[in-house]
Amino acid sequence: MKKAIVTGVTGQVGSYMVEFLLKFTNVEVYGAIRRLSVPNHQHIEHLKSNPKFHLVEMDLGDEHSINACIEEIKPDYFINFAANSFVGLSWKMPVNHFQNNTMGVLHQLESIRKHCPKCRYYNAGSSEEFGDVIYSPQDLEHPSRPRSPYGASKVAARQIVKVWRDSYDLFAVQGYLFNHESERRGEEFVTRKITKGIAKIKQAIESGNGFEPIELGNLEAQRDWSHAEDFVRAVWLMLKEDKPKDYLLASGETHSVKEFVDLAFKYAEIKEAEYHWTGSGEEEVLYFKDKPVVKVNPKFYRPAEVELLLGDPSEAQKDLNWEKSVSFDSLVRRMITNDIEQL
Ligand code: G4F
Repeated sequence: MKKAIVTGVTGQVGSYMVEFLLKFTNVEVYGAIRRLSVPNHQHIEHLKSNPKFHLVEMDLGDEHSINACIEEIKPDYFINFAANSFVGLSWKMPVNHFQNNTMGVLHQLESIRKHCPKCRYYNAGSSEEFGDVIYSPQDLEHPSRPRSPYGASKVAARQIVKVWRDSYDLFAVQGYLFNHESERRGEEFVTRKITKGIAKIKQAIESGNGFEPIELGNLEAQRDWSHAEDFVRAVWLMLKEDKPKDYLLASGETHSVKEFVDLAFKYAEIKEAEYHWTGSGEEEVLYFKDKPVVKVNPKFYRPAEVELLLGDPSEAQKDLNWEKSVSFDSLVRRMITNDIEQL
């Protein structure tokens, strides 16, 4: 049986990747996890009894642990979803982002080159690499203009993937992943922060209790949001291509943070709902009757913002025969419904 190492399996997209591989392929999956004092296995708990799934320990910041896993398992596929993925934090911990997101990739590729050069390697790239975009929709030709240490770390990783592919004839690719969300999204990202916050507000309103408004940063930022589960099939298809080639995965639609808020309130179906926005910029507030439910707090602004992302997925659609299955509308509905149910 072929073997795949998948990193980042305790996170959102890594856990969907493992589910996909166990369900649709005959590959033995080694989920690489980083030891934490409090284990965060909630997204993979249901997979642990599967005989084709094993957990191994690997830390992107520890070259020895990367090399030891690859040398022992000698995987046929290596899918790297582990990363420091929160853009907002990357200004506060820039070195850490380069160590994990860039040097971690270099160590993985070096180890693969030495121990299993036929292994097919995928690294998760990002639309943050496009940064302050110069045209829309962004495609594979769009230049790299990152705006954050996170974006720069992914651009640097992309160059490493290319150099190792060209120099050592490795099958190594880095897809461009636009924003991908789900019911498993971390609560520091704007979509989940909104849906979780609205679920709590709904509960408070309907039980007659008080509540604090949700505080957000840039409401005008526009993102190309998809459901994370939609991307994992495309990642697998990239690894099954005849030749290594990078692809861009996106929904092909862009929406503002404010639109996301409006839609999430709509699907929250709060009784006697009656909303109105007032003010603009830092003064912008969304009211439910006379109570603020969303307000702007500049502390969530970024030192340099990516204002607009919109991807052109046509090459992935054509070559990989891939299509998204979850619309923006359903994505928002699923996330808010899940958060209401969880409460
Ligand atoms: O949800 P976000 O933090 O995601 P961001 O920065 O777009 O990055 C995500 O997508 C990338 C792909 O494009 C990935 F590579 C990356 O790993 C991650 O998954 O922020 C989205 C937008 C930003 O413009 C941000 O400024 O929402 C804006 N925003 C407004 N208020 C906020 C908030 N973001 C966060 N996290 N929290 C806020 O309160």
